[in-house]
Amino acid sequence: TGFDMKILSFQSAVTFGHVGNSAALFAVQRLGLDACPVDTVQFSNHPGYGAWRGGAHSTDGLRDIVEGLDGAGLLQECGAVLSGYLGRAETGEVVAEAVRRLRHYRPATPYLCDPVMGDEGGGLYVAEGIPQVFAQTLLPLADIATPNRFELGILTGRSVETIGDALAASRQLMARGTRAVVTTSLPAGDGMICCLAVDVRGAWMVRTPLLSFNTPPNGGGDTLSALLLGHVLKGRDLPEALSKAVSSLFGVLELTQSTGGRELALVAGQGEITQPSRIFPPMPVGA
Ligand code: PXL
Repeated sequence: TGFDMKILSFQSAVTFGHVGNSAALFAVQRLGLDACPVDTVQFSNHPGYGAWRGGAHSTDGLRDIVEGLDGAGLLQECGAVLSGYLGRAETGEVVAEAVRRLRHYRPATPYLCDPVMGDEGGGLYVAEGIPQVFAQTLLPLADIATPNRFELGILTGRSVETIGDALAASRQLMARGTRAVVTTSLPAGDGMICCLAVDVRGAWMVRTPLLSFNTPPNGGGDTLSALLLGHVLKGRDLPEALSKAVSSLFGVLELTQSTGGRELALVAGQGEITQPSRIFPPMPVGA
């Protein structure tokens, strides 16, 4: 695979279904990479079901796990960091400490930060302090950020409707240290939706048909960011990695739609992770 270290992955875990680490772990493993999950919360199921139990893990407990890995000499086997749903704002500090420790061992350690906070449909669904910890602490450390357009709007204080808005807002995040920004869920007209990737080299978009669901599955963003990091670690450049990740997620979503479940059809659709049925290519976006 070209990358033989593990991905340290700070995300939620659910007993039932596929969001957070309960989606990302399988997705990267199916690509042939391994991950070390640090679960930020343990919920019975994602809160979209209306009823759920469980809660956030304590920050001290999470810090202890990272220290445990380091003390056993295992933290150094992690060559990349992925973070998503934090559960509480102080957990952001634990993620930042882990990134700094790994960069002490290996300065170029890649970090993908998915600033999970909400979406256009459901609004903001995270605790107070979380937007600040993403904006001030985590995103400045990130090689890649993967906000949806709602999250990019919150982070930059502007409304993000068009590709042009997303380009400008991405550059605003990059001015604060983030190396590359991938924005998801941008409306692209004609029943299409697109993702926009921006780095110092340029900007590219990947467009797919917009699928409609009675109850849209959660975890699509978590799956996309995990696959994107996986492809980058396997040596693809940003536009190629995005094309592959989007194509795989589209295949899984299309199967989810045809089987009518409300959880991502990640296991039944695992073939889409390695061999997407349809490839959506990256297209350069002018200045
Ligand atoms: O998909 C993001 C996500 C991750 N983890 C948990 C969630 C959500 C979104 O609803 O509830 C626990």
